Amino acid sequence: RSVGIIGAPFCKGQPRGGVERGPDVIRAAGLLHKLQEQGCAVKDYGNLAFEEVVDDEPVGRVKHVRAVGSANHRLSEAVQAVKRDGHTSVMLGGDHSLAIGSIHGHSAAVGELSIIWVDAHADINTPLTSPTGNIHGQSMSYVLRELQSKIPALPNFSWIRPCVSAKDLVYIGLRDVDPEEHYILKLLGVKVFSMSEVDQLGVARVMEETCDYLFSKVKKPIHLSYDIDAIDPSVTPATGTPVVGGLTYREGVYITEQVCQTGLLSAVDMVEVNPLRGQTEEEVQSTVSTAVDLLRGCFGRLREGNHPSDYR
Ligand code: DIR
Ligand code: MN
Ligand code: MN
Ligand code: MN
Repeated sequence: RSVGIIGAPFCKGQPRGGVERGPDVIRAAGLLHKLQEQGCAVKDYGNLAFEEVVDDEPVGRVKHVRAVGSANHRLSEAVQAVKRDGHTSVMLGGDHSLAIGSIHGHSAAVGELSIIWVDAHADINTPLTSPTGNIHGQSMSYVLRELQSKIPALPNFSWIRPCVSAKDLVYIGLRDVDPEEHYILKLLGVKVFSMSEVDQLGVARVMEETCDYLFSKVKKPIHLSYDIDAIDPSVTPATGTPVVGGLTYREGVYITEQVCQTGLLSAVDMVEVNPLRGQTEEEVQSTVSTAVDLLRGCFGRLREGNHPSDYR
């Protein structure tokens, strides 16, 4: 397996500083070396440099529109380059607004995708339904074909082409969904495994049903968008919007092992790690090392152990 890492030190999709340090703290925890140790060829494309946007006044209620639009355009081009070089793309965020450019670039390079969105939140508000104006809570709305008539024109967003169909999207881990988001999910018939379904079915059935659902017809490349706040805050507290009652470390890792096993993983986002949100060094450490372990699971690490002949 070959992995191409893109750092996206960007925080303007939400109001809390510190999440732009995600790429560097995840690298500092030894991500590259650990992936190499498990048999991956790793190329680090470094951190993207995003342009300063002055006079980025809110558009309606939506905050930092121009900065988010411009950063995601740059990220989209970077993900396209990584895919053209033949790697599985790993985007280290940064906040979850970056999924817009990551998914767009991935789809521009490889075509139709399956999206597995692991998060406490659905991030499917439109610019008009958003209660906060934060774009990290709206990312999916910009890339879903079914919502295009609901998306107003926004500055620096004109490059975006909707590229995902609602039937190709599965959510896992939801437990903090706004009323308007819930309406959208029901209206579009999106497949959702909230924490209730994780409790009811267990994570193993959830992953079986996720794969059955996504791969019943054609097998499309998988885009795994992993918000670290999907995991319980007792394990990953250093994040901007922690929500109690999340996935255990084991459930979180199991999801990555099963996605890896499909052989279809083509791009991963690891977002919302914010070292400034940890109360102690231990809290930051636990959050960052969990992010690294989730990425290791994506690229073949098995908890039973590995030896070189099963490195894939
Ligand atoms: C809320 C919170 N639904 C919003 N969203 C997120 O701002 O739209 N928090 N993503 O992480
Ligand atoms: Mn999110
Ligand atoms: Mn979230
Ligand atoms: Mn372009």
